[in-house]
Amino acid sequence: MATRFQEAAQRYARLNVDAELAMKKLSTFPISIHCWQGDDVTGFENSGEALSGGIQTTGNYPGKARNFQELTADFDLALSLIPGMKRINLHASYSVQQGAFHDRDALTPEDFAPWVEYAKARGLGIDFNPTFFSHPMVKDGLTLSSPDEQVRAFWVRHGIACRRIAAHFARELHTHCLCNVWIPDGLKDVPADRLTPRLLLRDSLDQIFAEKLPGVIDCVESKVFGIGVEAYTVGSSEFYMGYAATHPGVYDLMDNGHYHPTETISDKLPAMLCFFDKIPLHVTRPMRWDSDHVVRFDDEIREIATEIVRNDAMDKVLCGLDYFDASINRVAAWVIGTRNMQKALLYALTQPHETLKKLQQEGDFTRLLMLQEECKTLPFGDIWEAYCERMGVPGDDSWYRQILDYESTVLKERT
Ligand code: RNT
Ligand code: ZN
Repeated sequence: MATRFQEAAQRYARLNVDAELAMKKLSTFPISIHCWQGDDVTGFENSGEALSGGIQTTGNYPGKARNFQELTADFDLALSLIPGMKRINLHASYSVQQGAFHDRDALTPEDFAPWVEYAKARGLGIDFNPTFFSHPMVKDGLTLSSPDEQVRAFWVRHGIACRRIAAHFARELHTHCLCNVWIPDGLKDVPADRLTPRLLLRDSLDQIFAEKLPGVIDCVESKVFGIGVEAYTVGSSEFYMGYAATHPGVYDLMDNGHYHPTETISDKLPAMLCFFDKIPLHVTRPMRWDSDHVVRFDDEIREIATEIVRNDAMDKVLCGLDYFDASINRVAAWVIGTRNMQKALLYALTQPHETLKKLQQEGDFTRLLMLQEECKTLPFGDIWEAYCERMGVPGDDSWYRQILDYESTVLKERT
């Protein structure tokens, strides 16, 4: 008797879609999982600084990780429930320091030695983010665009130190390290000068990126506004797109929570593919603002995945996640969001793109509409379940039992 997977695969084959090939392609596409969902973007510095920079976590679900041991134990459980290839995405505020304290501008690779060990033992690559927020040297909400030369120099040093750490990760782990610069700089109310801060930022970036570092892929992440910086963001989309376009080797990272609420990034990806050989992503779920809800298997995620897949861009897009929900079990949040991104990619990989593209070219828009809609109810779930099982993780909701066990034995002990 044919299995559900075999029947589903036959159904897809009638549309010239090879389900086996789709699964194979997905299994080698890495998703970079962000460490900061595990502890509400707190980090390990114990500086007493609140989360700043216009981003916010809300909720107080028990069991948040308080240190490297707890965060990595939680991460291990999440990794064991997520199929396919994974990387980890760290922030500089997650240094694990042993000796005399190194401030952000003096961080060294040794401050991340336990992370390298952790990644090596699990065959994971590391991506990296300088942390330009939650720190007393953020003055008037400004870092790399600050008119205070001491402040700006401090953050330039931080950027330089982080790129060297990224190069160290790349060397040690034999894979690239995406190093992403996001700064919170902006103003709450209408500016008197929108140009000067951007010229300062351009100069700061030039200083940070001056050193050639093999293995490091540099990128800059734009934004439209944040909490408390509603009127003006120095690192806007046009600013960074222009910067990346004129600085080979520096890429423009697209976070799908960083645009106007009705604006989507799926349409921006093929526009950028005309000009850039790499596009880094932060996949998130904005709810009315950049709320960073856990990624769902929704229309826009599928559309983003579709643009990656049908434009043959799986080796050009560097896919990372960026959300932080403190109101639910944080390990489950990792698993749900990452599996949903993978689901979206598999969904995109099992659509008959060649046929659909041809219908567009021929101008047969009625048939195109018909087929696009019919494809939505193909037996996709059977392919997804089979994929998960082959990758050694549960294909159905049974993975959640492990979260419940962990919650009652480990997380509940944390206060
Ligand atoms: C903020 C940016 C940024 C952060 C992380 C923590 O709006 O999206 O990527 O979320 O660096
Ligand atoms: Zn982001």
